[in-house]
Amino acid sequence: MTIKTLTAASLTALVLGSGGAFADTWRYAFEEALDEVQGVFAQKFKEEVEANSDHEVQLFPFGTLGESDNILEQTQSGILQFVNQSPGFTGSLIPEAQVFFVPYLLPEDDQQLFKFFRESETINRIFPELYAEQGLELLTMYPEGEVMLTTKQPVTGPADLGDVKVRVMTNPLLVESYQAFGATPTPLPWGEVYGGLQTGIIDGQENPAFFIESTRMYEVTDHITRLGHNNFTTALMANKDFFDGLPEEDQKVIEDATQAAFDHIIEYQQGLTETSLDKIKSAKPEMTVTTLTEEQRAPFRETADQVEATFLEIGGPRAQEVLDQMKADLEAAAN
Ligand code: 6CS
Repeated sequence: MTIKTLTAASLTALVLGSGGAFADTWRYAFEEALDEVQGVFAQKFKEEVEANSDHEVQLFPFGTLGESDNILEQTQSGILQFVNQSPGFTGSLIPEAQVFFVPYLLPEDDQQLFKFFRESETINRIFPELYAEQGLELLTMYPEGEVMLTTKQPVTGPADLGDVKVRVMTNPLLVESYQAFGATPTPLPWGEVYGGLQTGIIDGQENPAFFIESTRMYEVTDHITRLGHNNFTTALMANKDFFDGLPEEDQKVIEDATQAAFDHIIEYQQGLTETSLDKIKSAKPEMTVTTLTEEQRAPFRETADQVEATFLEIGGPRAQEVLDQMKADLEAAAN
């Protein structure tokens, strides 16, 4: 075989082997470490893409490319192809995404919650349109676990939050929600939280148990309070021009990999909250974990209407539609 025919043969193989597209490296950034929930999701996505195409997925965990806002911007500009960013940070860009911070809106029951994420019209139809306006292809949204409050002083009701500076993600409705809870919300990017708790710039923060454990939030706070007010939602997106420019078979590889990663992460989270709380208790036995009673939760729950009303004011032009559809989706998931 001559060099000429070899080249032609290998080119043909390359073209046929990759279904008409060249093998590419796709860059994917997320807001957590490789062994945290977003990292486990990302690894499954990478494994599926690489098993079903000639493409490679290069993963960039938290800290390698900047804060959450930076990786989103890098994806919008096409430097990255994929980004996992939570609505906690997307709220100022896509005001409707703040709906995830109306307290006590998402169900506490895991089966209902998972059904909602799988079947929700809001997530599968409305949000993709809203993300598309920002140059983003919304691939999926998924839950990361019950959000818990960690503080330096015990909390059993709004009165205990008087002058407590609670760090929240940079989301205006989340700020509003903690104000309604009686606290002093302090929006900060993630990278400033541990140091902020050490130096006393903030007195508390909220996150799922796995994250409180893996990021050692228990070292700089003493009490965990389960208000039952929310579950942490996050989202995987692609740069829209990149996604739209792909051949159909590559788009399908991405959609299938997203579905496989979604199923995997739901499975992975079975029992994760309790295991994480156990690890925290072993690492720091004096850490308290308090699940508020329904009676103790009542004053927090009562803020929901007020926060919902604020969402309708600041949640963008489609706020009402999003809230109505979300409630219909949640009702469907409950049956
Ligand atoms: O609180 C935060 O900012 C972070 N929490 C989680 C669970 N994931 C990433 C995010 O940056």
